[in-house]
This record gives sequence, structure tokens and C-alpha cells, in this order.
Amino acid sequence: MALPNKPSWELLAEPDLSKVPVVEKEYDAIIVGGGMAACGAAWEIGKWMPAGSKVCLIDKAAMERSGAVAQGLSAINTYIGENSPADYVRMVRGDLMGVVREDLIFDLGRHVDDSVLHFEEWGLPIWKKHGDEGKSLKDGGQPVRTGKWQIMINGESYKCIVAEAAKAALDEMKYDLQERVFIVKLLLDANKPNTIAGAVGFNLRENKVHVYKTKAMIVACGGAVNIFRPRTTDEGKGRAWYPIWNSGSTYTMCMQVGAEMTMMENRFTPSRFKDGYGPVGAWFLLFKATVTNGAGEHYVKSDAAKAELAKYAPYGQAAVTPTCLRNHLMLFEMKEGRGPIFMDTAAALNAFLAQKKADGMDEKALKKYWKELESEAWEDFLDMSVGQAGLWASMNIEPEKFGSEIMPTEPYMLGSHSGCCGIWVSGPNEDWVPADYKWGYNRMTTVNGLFTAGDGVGASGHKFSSGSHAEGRIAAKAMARYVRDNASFKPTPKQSADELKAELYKPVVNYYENYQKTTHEMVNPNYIKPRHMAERLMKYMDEYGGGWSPYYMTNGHLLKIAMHHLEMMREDSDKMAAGGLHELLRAWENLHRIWCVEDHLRHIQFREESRYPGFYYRGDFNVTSDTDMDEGGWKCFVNSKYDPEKKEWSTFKKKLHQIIS
Ligand code: SFD
Ligand code: AMP
Repeated sequence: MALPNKPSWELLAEPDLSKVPVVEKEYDAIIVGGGMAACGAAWEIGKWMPAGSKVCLIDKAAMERSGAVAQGLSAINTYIGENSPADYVRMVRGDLMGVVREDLIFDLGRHVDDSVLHFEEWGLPIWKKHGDEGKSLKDGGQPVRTGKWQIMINGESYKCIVAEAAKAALDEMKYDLQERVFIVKLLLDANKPNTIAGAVGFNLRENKVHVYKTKAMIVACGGAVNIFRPRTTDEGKGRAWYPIWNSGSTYTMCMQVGAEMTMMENRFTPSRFKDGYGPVGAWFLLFKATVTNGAGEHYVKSDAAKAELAKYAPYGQAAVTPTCLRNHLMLFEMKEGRGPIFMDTAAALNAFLAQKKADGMDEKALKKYWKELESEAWEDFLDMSVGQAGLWASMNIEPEKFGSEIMPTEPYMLGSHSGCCGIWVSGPNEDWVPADYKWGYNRMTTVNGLFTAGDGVGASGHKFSSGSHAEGRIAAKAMARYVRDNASFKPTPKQSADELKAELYKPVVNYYENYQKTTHEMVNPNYIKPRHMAERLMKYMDEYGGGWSPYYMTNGHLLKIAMHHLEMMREDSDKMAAGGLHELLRAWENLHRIWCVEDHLRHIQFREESRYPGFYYRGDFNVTSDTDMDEGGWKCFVNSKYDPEKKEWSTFKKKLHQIIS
């Protein structure tokens, strides 16, 4: 049986699973994922593993262009440079409304720059201040800062550069790299409780199931996208801000083996250029653009906006308004009927020109300067969000002549950007770290031998691309120590290879047993296609879970209905049908999304307050005055745990420690 990549009407044979080989391999450590964190782990791990160890990196895609940085980026958002790691902690804490793991953030802050220096060494062009061109960061070259933490890059090939170094490091150690294998689930050990023993996945190019036995692993499969109904409709569907191929695998797979989760109620609802999802950071910070409402008013400076921010004391009055509250102001304006919101690109670019004129720049130089500005404006998108540049071109948008609409998008689950959902991990084993924040191995989850990084680590946002890479390195080093300390451990997964194959290929069997029973393969009383399941999930999440259509509003009653739908979806997902490998991937991605979003809602239900206005609101716990933020009752983590034996969830509070004053 050779499954085609796309469903084929010629393929009428009954599914014969005996023709799907299982490839079994045993490793000392595996890295699941091939994004920024996994590349960091791959680059670091060989330095610390015992000699002769066997290691493998497994990515569902081709590492050169996989994950969030696939299209490239135009800035590195975390570079500490002249700042201090303690200040970095303060910034992250303020932006995420106070509830963060300061040990993890500080640890990241003291390591992240080393990754950035390496990126430059590997060939990533980093913008330098006038006079420092050609001088590397390592040699004291001053980067062009956009904000306090961000630096500009020519980053179209960012991921290729980082992946090349990771691959070379794996190669040098004679470690394995397996691309285009989708890991479906993790395997617990049959003999040692709460201990990881392996993972299973299937090949996206040939009919093969892969079973990996391992002493330890890092799971770094990014965040979750396409869980809420996107703003794009059919013609543009597939376009999103965060990478559509990151489907919550990190959260779901770790949760399913019992890893404790944290802050899963948090989400990131980014404001982006409307319809093209182009990021706004460079426009705000580099071009110093301002936003206006439909009437052209700078609404963020209005008395109404000030009054809104005052309600969210103490966070609303910070020198830099937290990301969620910036969204809140935008939504407030829109709901009051004063939309749409514009990024005033024209005023920003022309202000630069006016300044140069005032400085006495001559006509010829001005013309050259203008061309440079124009190309920087376009490059911002060409480097990382090419669809936005395409949209501008096709809509005859000239950013120097008029502004563009910006809009809060559908929500995403992630732990590395301006959100902080994820897994509860051990911090560094150092004396300044509170005892309940550490259990031996840095970035290890509550499951023995299971590590994570990047989007996987919860309560520690604002790592971005550079921080995710650095965190992958931190996790790899700790994992190597775990492997050394557990050298005699013989991983023995609970399920047999044949059981796993039958489980993974069930959607294929569902399809081939039933697809001839109707005239169109999409509609069938005996199965549901992944496409339809995906649409169903996004619809219910939007309507009940506080997506964009109800202005990110939910409440206890709506959440109860959402939970019922999710339970039904989990039940129905047993009937998903896949006519090809591509659809088999879609089927399992759906299941990963359903699980992680269920935990998201459980947390939102548990946290009886609206801590992240602008990202989501609990209508039954809305903030209406400056005494409403319940700092006593809810300035704590919300954690959850799925018990794989009892198949039960629990959600609970966890104490927060402020370490940095
Ligand atoms: O402009 C499986 N990010 C930005 N970071 C910056 O530093 N600067 C920016 O400019 C940033 N912006 C930005 C960013 C992302 C995107 C999409 C845009 C703009 C348009 C954020 C960073 O990119 C992000 O923080 C890191 O990449 C996170 O790293 P990591 O490793 O946690 O996730 P990943 O890189 O997406 O990699 C995930 C990998 O997992 C694989 N995978 N493999 C096997 N089995 C499975 N089941 C799998 N599921 C997933 C993927 O293939 C991938 O390799 S801006 O907006 O601010
Ligand atoms: P974005 O493009 O929105 O993902 O933002 C990129 C970086 O710029 C992130 O570090 C953001 O926190 C930061 N940023 C974006 N907009 C603003 C703003 N208006 N004020 C301060 N920081 C911002």
C-alpha cells in the first residue's frame, strides 16, 4: 500500500497495514522539532553528551525553512547588550501583567546574547550604527536598536543560517537528523513511573512508522496556530501571523504524558497590519509611527484612553504600556465606533525626511535618503512576512503616501513571543532560585527526562527567536547531564510497535473502509475529514472561547458550552479519515490542537479575572475600576495537570515569587 501525498481516486485497495514498516531506533537523547529552540539544542548538545552517545533530531518539516522563522525575520527582538538581565526581567514582568517565572527569565537574559553573536558569526547580517558598518557585535560594533531590546537584521535567510550551523554540529558528532517525520505522541516507560522512554511518529514522504526509544528528549515543536477562527476567509485562508504548521504539538504531547502546564490561560492576540498579518514592531519602534483612529485622532493620548489604562493599575500606568493593554485601547476605540485604526506610515516616513531637510541635507542626498527609507519600509515585510508586501503591492499601497489599517488578529498560543503559556519547568539549580522552582535539571518538565524550550516553556515570554535558540542550548546542556546521571536506564515504552502503528494509521483505515460509500469523499456518515474538523474547532473556539468575532469576550457559561464541544470533538476525532499522508498529518495536527485548546479554556475558566485585557476578557469578571485587578487573589500561576493513568485533569494555583525588586 503506497499512500499518495494527496488523496487519489485510483487508489482503491483495502488498507493493508502489514505493508507499512515500523522503523525502531534507540537513542540516548532526541530533539523533537527543528525550529529556533531545537537548532540551539542541536548546536549545543554534542559538547556535553557522553562520548559515543547516540542523538537524533526529528522535524516534521525541512529544518532549513521550518517553524516560525521560515520566512525570515527583520529584527532580533531580544538582545540584552548594554542593558542588564535584571532589567530584562522587569520588562517581561511588566508586559505580562506581573505573573512570570523570574528565575527562567533572568537565566535566559544572561545567556541570550551569546546566541546572537553566533548568528552574526554564521553569516546573519546585523544592522550597525553609522560608522560601525563592517564591525561585528563581538568587536564592539553598535547595532541599530529599534527599541530598548530589539536590533535590526537583514533576516530573509535567518533560519537557513541557524539551521546550517545546527546541521553541521549534528554532522560533526555523527548524530542523526530526520526531517519530515511528524511526532504524534510521547511514550512513557513501562517500569519507571513518570519517566519518558520514547516517541512515535510517521514519515510524511513514505509509508513508515518511526518508533524512537530514548533516555531523554527535548520537545520544542513551537506554539499553536489555527486554533481560533482566523480573520482570513477562504481565498486567503492559510495566511496567519504565527506559523500555521505549529499545531500545539509541544503542549499536547507533553500534557498527555502528565507534564504540569502553566499559564495556559495566556494567549497572544497580536495587532497586525490588516489582512496581510505584517508585524508592527518596526513601524512603532524604528519608524516611530503613531496610530490613529478613523477620525485621524491619536487616541492613545486621549483622556478616555488614560482612564481606561488607569483601571488596570499598576500595569496600565507603566512607562511602556503592556502589549495586551495596547490592544485593549485599540478595541476600546473600535467598540466605541471610532475605527478603523491606522498605522500612520506616511507621517512617520515624511517626518524623517523633514528632519533631514531641517538638518540641511541637499536635494540629491535627500532623494537617496528617501529611496533608502522606502526600501527599509518594504524590506521589513519582505524579510519576514512576504504576504504583507504582496498585499501592499496588489492593493497599490504606497506607505509613504497613506497609512494602513492595523487590527488585532485571531489569538495564538505561544510561550516565546509576547505571550507566556506553556509547560512548568525546573529553573537553574542555583541558591537564589526558590526551592519550588527547581528540581534538579534546568528546563526539565515534571516528567523525568522530558525537557522543553522556546514556545514550550511557560511563564517566561519575550524570548523571541534569539531567546528560544539560547533556551534550547540551556535545555540541551541540562539534558546531557540527565543522560549521564541515568546512564544505566533502559527505556522500555509501554506500547508495542504494532499497537502504535495501528493507532497512528487509524484515520487511513477509516478512510479506505468508507470512502466509496458516498459520491463525494468529503461527506461521509462514517467519518469526518480533517478539514471539517479544523473548521469546527475554529468556529467553536471563536464563538465560545473569546475569539475575534465576539471581541475576545467569553464567560463561565460560554466556556461550559465550549468544553462540551471540545469533549465531543475529542470523541469524534476517533472517526477522522485520511486519504493520504498529508491528510494523516492534518488529522493528528487537529488532535494536538483540540487538546491544547481544551487546557487553554480550562485555565481561563479557573482564573476568575480578566488579567490580559486585549488578549481575552472574562465578561463575568470584567475590570471596571482601578481596584478590580485582584492582585491578592490572582497574582499567582494557574497550573494544570493531566493524569495519564486516571485520564483526569486537575487545575490549581501555584505560588509566585518575586526575585528581582
Ligand atoms: O516581528 C514538529 N518571532 C520573532 N522573533 C524575533 O526575534 N524577532 C521578530 O521580529 C519576531 N517576529 C516574528 C516571529 C515569528 C513569526 C512567525 C513572525 C514574526 C511572522 C518569534 C520567533 O520566531 C519565535 O519566538 C521562535 O521561532 C520560537 O522558537 P521555537 O523553537 O519554540 O518554535 P519554532 O521556531 O516555530 O519551531 C518549531 C519546530 O517544531 C517543528 N514541529 N516536529 C516534529 N513533530 C511535530 N509534531 C512537530 N510540530 C512542530 C516545526 O517544523 C519547527 O521546526 S515579530 O512578529 O515580532
Ligand atoms: P511586534 O512586531 O508587534 O511583534 O513587536 C516586535 C517587538 O517590538 C516586540 O519586542 C514588542 O514587544 C515590541 N513592540 C511592538 N510595538 C511596540 C510599542 N508600541 N511599544 C513598545 N514596544 C513595542
